[in-house]
Amino acid sequence: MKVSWRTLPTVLLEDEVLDKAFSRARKAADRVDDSDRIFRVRKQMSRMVQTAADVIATTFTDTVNVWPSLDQSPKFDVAMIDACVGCDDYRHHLSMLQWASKQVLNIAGQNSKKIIRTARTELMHDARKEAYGRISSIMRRVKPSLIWLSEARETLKRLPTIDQVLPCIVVCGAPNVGKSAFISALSSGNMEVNHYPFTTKQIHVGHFTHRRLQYQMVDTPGLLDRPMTARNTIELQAIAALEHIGSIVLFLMDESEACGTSLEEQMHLLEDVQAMLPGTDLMVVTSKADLLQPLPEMWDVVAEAESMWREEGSEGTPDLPLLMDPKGRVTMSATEFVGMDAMRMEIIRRVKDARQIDPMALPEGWYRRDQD
Ligand SMILES: Nc1nc2c(ncn2[C@@H]2O[C@H](COP(=O)(O)OP(=O)(O)O)[C@@H](O)[C@H]2O)c(=O)[nH]1
Ligand SMILES: [Mg+2]
Repeated sequence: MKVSWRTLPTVLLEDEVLDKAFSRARKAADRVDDSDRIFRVRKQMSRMVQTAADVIATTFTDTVNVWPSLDQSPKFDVAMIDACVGCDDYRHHLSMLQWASKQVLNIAGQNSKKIIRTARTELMHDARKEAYGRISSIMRRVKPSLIWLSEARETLKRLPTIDQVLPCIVVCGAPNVGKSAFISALSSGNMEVNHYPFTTKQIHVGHFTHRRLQYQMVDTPGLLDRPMTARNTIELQAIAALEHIGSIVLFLMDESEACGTSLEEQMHLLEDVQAMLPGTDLMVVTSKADLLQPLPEMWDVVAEAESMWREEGSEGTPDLPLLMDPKGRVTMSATEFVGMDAMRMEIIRRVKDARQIDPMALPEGWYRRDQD
């Protein structure tokens, strides 16, 4: 089952769970109809106890079941959970709910017996009250876990949702080099806006489709945009997580320095990123080609080839000439949309190469001809 953090239901807090349980219990008691007073009270009291416990146990086991199990989660998710909320805490608080659900059912079992075994109605009432007291004290013990889970849910639901099976292009570079503009220009639909908990900046996730395969692009603001020495362990973990999802990493360089970071600093950042993600194919791209002076030699040729291909319906895998800057680096302009289609083709080609190195990265059910 694929879980999206966004769709995790709200976690009810201690008071809300108790209110729900006790009000259902009251209604269950109200429905009891027996002309014999002793029978009636006995049924009422045992239904109250049983219903209250069932409601709580079900609420808790539902939560435990719907939250992803770490053992079965993809590495990227586990690394993100660890970076954002901590895997140990995650396990601990979910197991507290499991424990509480068992305890509450035990209490209901024990006190129901007391209710059934006596013929005195005041003892039945006492056993019911005692059960409620014990249940409430269990609830006090899970209170911190409920609060923790509720907060963790808020954090996790703002994370980008990335499909592990689909290729993912991680876009990095200094602030304002044009990462978001790039993703937006290549996206066929609207970009999703997400957040990492350790940055106030928005993360963008975009998609495009080529030959029925969907490609994801993800932004890295606040992550791969400043010197690594300035980072805490949480950020480092999140960066490491990117390695699990990145089929290819694009590093954008703004030669115009319009972004506000000098080229020298951008070079240092590039070295840092290379060191952080040693296992991934890194492609350095010059952004904002329209600001280069003079414009790249091939500007008109590339612009024309791309617009012709689009006019013909953007079909197939054309051999579009890449736009190059004077340093021999691939370049593009997201605002003028020149060099973008050529760039997209280059990305597709590189992703294909990267995916073939690792057969495990192919979606389930796919096979490779060269292994027959
Ligand atoms: N001239 C020009 N400006 C661009 C281009 N791409 C982005 N920008 C501008 O650069 C600024 C920062 O872009 P943004 O995508 O937010 O950068 P990010 O911080 O890396 O995501 C914005 O003002 C953009 O309009 C481009 O290709 N050409
Ligand atoms: Mg941005």
